[in-house]
Amino acid sequence: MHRRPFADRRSPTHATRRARRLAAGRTPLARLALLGLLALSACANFGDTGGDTVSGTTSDATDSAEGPSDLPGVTELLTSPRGPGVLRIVSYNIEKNSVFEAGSPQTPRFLRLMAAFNADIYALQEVWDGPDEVAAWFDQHAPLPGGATWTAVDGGSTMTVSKFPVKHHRSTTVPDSGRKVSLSWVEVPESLWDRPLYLVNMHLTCCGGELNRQREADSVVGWIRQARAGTVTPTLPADLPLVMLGDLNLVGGTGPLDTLRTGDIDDEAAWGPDAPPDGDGTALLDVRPRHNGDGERTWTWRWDGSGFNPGRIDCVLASDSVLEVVGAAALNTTSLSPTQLAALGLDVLDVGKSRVGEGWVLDHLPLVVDLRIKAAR
Ligand SMILES: [Ca+2]
Ligand SMILES: [Ca+2]
Repeated sequence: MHRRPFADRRSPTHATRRARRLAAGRTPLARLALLGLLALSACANFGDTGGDTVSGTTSDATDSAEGPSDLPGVTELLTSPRGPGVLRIVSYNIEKNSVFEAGSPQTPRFLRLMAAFNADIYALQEVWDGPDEVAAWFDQHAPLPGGATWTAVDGGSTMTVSKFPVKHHRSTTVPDSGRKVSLSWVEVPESLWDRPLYLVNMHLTCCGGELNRQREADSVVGWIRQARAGTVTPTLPADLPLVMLGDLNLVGGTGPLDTLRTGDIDDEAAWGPDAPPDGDGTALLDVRPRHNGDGERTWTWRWDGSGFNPGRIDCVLASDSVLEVVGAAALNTTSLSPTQLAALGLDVLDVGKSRVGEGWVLDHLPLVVDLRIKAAR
């Protein structure tokens, strides 16, 4: 979700080292802001207290019966040793480039989230900084062992940051929908998977732009259809894992999500025939991460007073012909117990967003998903 028009975004900012010290709470002003957040936490109530969504403008209808339901809670998921062959992806709309901005109270929160997730790939949205800057930021704050470096690739406000090299990347579909998207071929090491991953990181148009969102979803399905068929580069073999994720901004209906999952293109005159995106000619699995892995709720965005109800507007879709979901969660620190928070090294408001002078909101929750290649049958 982003409530300002695209053209109204601020220019990319360039956080300095001093700004990062500020953000880490090492100045009186920063400490004061953190104290204010702690006071807020006493009255904040963004846990599992209400229904998933209420009627109106939300994406309630996206809550189909799909998605694995017997996954571990997020504390177990993130504190247990990861099994062999498990690749971890996080999708997170960080809200207005907050993490990377000078003096942002979001920076220490994001660093704690990163430490808890220890993901292989971070698919971020609402990032204004460039890929070189973001990769350098990750190298500074979360250095990889053995002198390895993070790879960052962008598309509009999406930024995919990977421990593994990206062999092919582009930020437009063919034809171009007018909205950038990160289309990345990730070289997963053989020690983890026996094949690469194709990752589609999306931030569909916000708010009243339902027609735009549908066009953008149509264009992604059209791109995957061509890539599966080998008429564009790269060709995606049928057994190549595909994951589509991101902030779909589903406040006007579930059409774009349905299109991405099933391959049912709405405007076939413009984007070509329907084509299920999974390599076996079927739909993708809608993972539907639950709150903290084993909770009842699935909403991913909440901003009380915004005019939109809470809803499941961030999604993860996976090619379940070749991929198995072994863990998935929408992390909601506000409904974790103090014991769980301590085990994860997180604070209760770490998924909240606070920008200096703009008050406190929840905004998007981060989604984490653990995937492995299905055993051959
Ligand atoms: Ca169709
Ligand atoms: Ca499938």
